[in-house]
Amino acid sequence: MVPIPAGEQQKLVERLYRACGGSYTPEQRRKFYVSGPQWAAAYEGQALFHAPTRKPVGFEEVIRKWGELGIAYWCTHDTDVIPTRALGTEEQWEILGRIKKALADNGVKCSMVTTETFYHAVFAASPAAEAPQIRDYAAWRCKNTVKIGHELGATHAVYWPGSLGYQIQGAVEETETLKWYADAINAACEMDIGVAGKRGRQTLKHCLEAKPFEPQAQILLPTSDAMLAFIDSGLIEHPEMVGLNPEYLHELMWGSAVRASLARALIKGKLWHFDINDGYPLKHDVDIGVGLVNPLDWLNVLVLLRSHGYRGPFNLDYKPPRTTSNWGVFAVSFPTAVDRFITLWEMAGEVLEDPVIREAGEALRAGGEKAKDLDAEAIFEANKELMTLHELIAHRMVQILLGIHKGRTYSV
Ligand code: GCO
Ligand code: MN
Ligand code: MN
Repeated sequence: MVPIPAGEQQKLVERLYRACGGSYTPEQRRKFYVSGPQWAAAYEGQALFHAPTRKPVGFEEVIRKWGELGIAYWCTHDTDVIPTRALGTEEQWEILGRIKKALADNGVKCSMVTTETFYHAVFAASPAAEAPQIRDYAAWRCKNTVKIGHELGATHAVYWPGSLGYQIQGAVEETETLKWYADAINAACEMDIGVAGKRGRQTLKHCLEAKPFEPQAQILLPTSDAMLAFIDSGLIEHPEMVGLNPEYLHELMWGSAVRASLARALIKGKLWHFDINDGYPLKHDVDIGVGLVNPLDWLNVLVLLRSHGYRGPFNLDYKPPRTTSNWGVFAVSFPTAVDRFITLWEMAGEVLEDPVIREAGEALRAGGEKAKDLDAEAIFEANKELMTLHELIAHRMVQILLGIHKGRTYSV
């Protein structure tokens, strides 16, 4: 093995990346409603048990890179771009001016803004803490984010409550905490109605994001289903303004069939925004790049979304893991993630058009010939051979995923 000198390493990675093939052009990527979060690109690789591995990256650079790569939309937390002490001040508006210029200069749009209510120590007891002043502050933060969103031209606002839960039971009274959390969302919606009215814009789509574990040991709204119930609980004053931002991995983490979680949101008309990434069931939030762990499951998810005409953003909420190269984040991590998403989206289209899958699906829906009514044995006999098609369809999807349907020979 010949050691690779530090100065040669990017060239090697670049060459191997090219050799992978299958990448799209920035123009092709721009055809998709893909957004790239500031926080994902700027994530420095740190965690509870390890230090950052990369240098900080500001919004100018992230937005410029999105423009170059053809990631057409950018999104951010308030404090990813505005220091906490500057929120609501002149400095905030000066920073927003710089962001607008960076977006315009690079042909990128802001799709979504989100309030950080989990990182700062003020939220140690959650944005719905017992202390009234903390709750007032959380509501003010959410309202301020609405103003930021309108200023940047966003269409969506996301809320991940983060620390809404507890490490230890006893002190927190769940029903009043949920009511207090709803107060912050209600304040944001009220502010939105006012600001949107004044600016002649549509109100934002306010999207709740659930996560089953982390950072609290127990979470009050752990799943998208819990969020749906919360929207309909009577605590939310404008339920029509509030929907979901499910995250693929967050649903997988608790053991859901992600496709089924999304289907429940679709039925309610609440699938408005979707964080795309990957990871493992019953593990922590590793936020791996879309399709790197569960490509078949992803293909299934996209078949569902394509067939239901989902038109919302696909937000690349993933954190390039322990990559030690700031260069690699933009040269390999993000372009490969977008391109896997596009390929899987295209494959989902292929699945929907596939003659084998189509005929099999139609046969299943047609069922067998009519048997004697209310006779379980006869109905079973009339239908029993069709059941094999369930497995045949799954087999065909794997063939499409692996390209086997186009013919592939090994040693036989
Ligand atoms: C996570 C979350 C966050 C949220 C973001 C939006 O992985 O823990 O997805 O990244 O999406 O905070 O508010
Ligand atoms: Mn997310
Ligand atoms: Mn996550």
